[in-house]
Amino acid sequence: MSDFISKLIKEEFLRQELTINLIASENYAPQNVLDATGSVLTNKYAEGYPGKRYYGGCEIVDKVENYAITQGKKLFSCEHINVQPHSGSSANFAVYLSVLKPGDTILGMDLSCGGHLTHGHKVNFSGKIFNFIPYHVSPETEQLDYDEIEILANQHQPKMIVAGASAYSRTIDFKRLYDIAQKNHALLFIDIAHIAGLIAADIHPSPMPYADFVSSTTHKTLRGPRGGIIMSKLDHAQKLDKAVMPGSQGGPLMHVIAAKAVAFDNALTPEFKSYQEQVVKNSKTMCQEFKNLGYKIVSGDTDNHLFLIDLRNKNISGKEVEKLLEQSGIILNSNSIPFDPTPPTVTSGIRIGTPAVTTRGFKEKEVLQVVHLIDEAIKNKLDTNFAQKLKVEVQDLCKRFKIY
Ligand code: DSN
Repeated sequence: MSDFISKLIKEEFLRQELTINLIASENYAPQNVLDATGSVLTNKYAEGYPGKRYYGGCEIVDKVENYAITQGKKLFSCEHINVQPHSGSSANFAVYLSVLKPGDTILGMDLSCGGHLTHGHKVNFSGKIFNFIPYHVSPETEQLDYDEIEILANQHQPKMIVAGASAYSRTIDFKRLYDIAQKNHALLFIDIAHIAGLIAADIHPSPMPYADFVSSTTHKTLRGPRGGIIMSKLDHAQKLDKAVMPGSQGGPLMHVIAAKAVAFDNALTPEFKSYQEQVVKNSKTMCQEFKNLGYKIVSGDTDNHLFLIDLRNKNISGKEVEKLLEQSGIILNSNSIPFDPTPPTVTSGIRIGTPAVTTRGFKEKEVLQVVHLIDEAIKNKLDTNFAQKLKVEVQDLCKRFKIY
């Protein structure tokens, strides 16, 4: 390996070991996932699907992909799964491509309310190709406004309703969405990228009985390699597979597909269920302690692995808190809050997630300590030496809970 890159990988390894990661979409892949991702399977071209490839020499990668399919179906109790999408965005693109035409109407959650770029934002392919109608959270409860979704569905008669979020802390009512979709003859597409691990462990209800399509990434709560997957009803299987390859991708990343299979195996263990339970316990514990300290939580609570803090009563922006905490080694992201009066480069909020710290072994005691470190940093934002003092405490904590 080039000395330069090797040095940077070591530096990144140390950065990860010595900082507290509260980015809700990140995690630490276990060694068996890293091993599969770094394997010789990276060398193999295998365009097509098992048994129907456009290259010779695919007998072993066929077994790899078939195994990933079997384990993925077992994990999510789905009728069909495609394990080839390179990412969550590629997965979502393929879903739209499989059954929709440019210009078709889709209902999607507004990004500023917690949705995702690929759910219809105007700068994204989704918003450019399709006629997205955004739905929102209720300004009062800051929870999904299912009544609004129903009204919009009646009014616009969409071909599809897409739901799922990247910054939403409450349980999503898939049955209600299904009923709305059914009444309006719309397809239902649920993006579970954030909550896939919780669903796999039966901690969040599964959309599988209701949705036509379910997409996910594999590297967030699911703790696998970076990548995407799509589950669907059997009726849509053929169109979906065509939309992935040749519709939108070429050769699959066989090393990543192998790592997805390893991650599915990991997720089928009792330890994984306990891990997900602790993820949610840690999230609820942090959320309650922030409330005790006078912080305002968007929607008032959390049911899952993350929550958002509305910082307006603390007179500091999300971006300022992100930068302030980074100096001490606490890593999180600034995040818009619903109907945020500030631009996305500033934001009035932060997003806090517990999947990564839980993987390294933090339990209630440690996450409570983290809440107080954050609160102290915010209270002492004008003291330029404070960040360095805090950094010592952060590193002490990290050294007691090694990642690898
Ligand atoms: N970028 C991811 C997140 O942070 O939630 C969504 O894809």
